[in-house]
Amino acid sequence: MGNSNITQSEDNRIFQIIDANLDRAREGLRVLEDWARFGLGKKDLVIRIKNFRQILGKNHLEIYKKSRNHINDQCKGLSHDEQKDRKKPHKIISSNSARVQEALRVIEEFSRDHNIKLSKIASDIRYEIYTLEIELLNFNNRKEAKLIISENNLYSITHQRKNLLEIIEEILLGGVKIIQHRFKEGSDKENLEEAIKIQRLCKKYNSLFIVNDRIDIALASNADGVHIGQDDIDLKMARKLLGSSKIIGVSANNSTQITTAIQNGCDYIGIGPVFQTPTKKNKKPLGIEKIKKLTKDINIPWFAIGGINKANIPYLKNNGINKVALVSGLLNSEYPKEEAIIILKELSNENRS
Ligand code: TZP
Ligand code: MG
Repeated sequence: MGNSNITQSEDNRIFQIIDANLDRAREGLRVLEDWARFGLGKKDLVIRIKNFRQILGKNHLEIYKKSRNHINDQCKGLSHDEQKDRKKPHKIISSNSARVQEALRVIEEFSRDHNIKLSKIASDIRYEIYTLEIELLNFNNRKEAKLIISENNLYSITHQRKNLLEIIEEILLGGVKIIQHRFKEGSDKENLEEAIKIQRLCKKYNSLFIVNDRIDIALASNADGVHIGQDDIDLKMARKLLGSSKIIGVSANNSTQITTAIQNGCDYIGIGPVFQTPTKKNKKPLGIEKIKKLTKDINIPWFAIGGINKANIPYLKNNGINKVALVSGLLNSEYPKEEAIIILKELSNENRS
């Protein structure tokens, strides 16, 4: 306790504020810690948060605890409408991070005069919580995106064409949850504008938006991830540039490429062409037997690609291939929404014979 010049009754009011805010900060930290532990399985984050809780616990002095209820709290139980809206993990993380930051700020201010050590601790932890919040939210985005990739069997790839946004909206209305867009023409400025529009559309339908090749456009349009081929920026560099919040998919067509992609932490793989396809005329099809052999030990989601349409999906399914990526099969369909519904049904277990 420092060289305080405040009277005992003022002390009690201040100690009560510190007591309440130490509790508040530790409660908020516990929420973040449990999400890091059970929601994300991130041991390093759990250790960091636990450490903050313990430091605050050690500095929760008897004198603060004893001041509890010194003044009858007339504001107990007051809530705000915002609280009712706090259902999804990212909202819970944001609001609890804010709760911890606010509580620490109060402690920092009110302890400065009599307990400079605590004031400094509160200030240091508050700054760390700003970074921690971003880290927790980033892991959350990628985790949710990975879940969408693993739970959905139809992946739609689009490229520039007339009425693109209308077609993408039809595909989304049909229930497709993963869209990848490829830019082969146009200026960067035009392509970014288009990417932003597609990103918004995908967001409206709770679907993933993945950008082909272009890490800069993916970041600038706030896409959920990037898809890279063997001739693009390599996976390790892509991860460095994108950070941990985005998913990265890789096209890999032989066992070395597949093993390397998995070892380097890609989130899903595209393998093909399965069949001959006018979309990639120069690529020799791998064929179904080769694909079965290549994929038998893959332990992350993978999508077969190339020449796939509603007619050959039952054949793929009979061969154990359940996840597919289509370009022309959806994009060039006369009725993309209806086509998506039919294909999703074909891919679902409802159609298992
Ligand atoms: N990679 C391997 S085949 C292919 C890509 C991007 C094109 C697939 O297009 P389509 O129209 O679905 O056959
Ligand atoms: Mg590429």
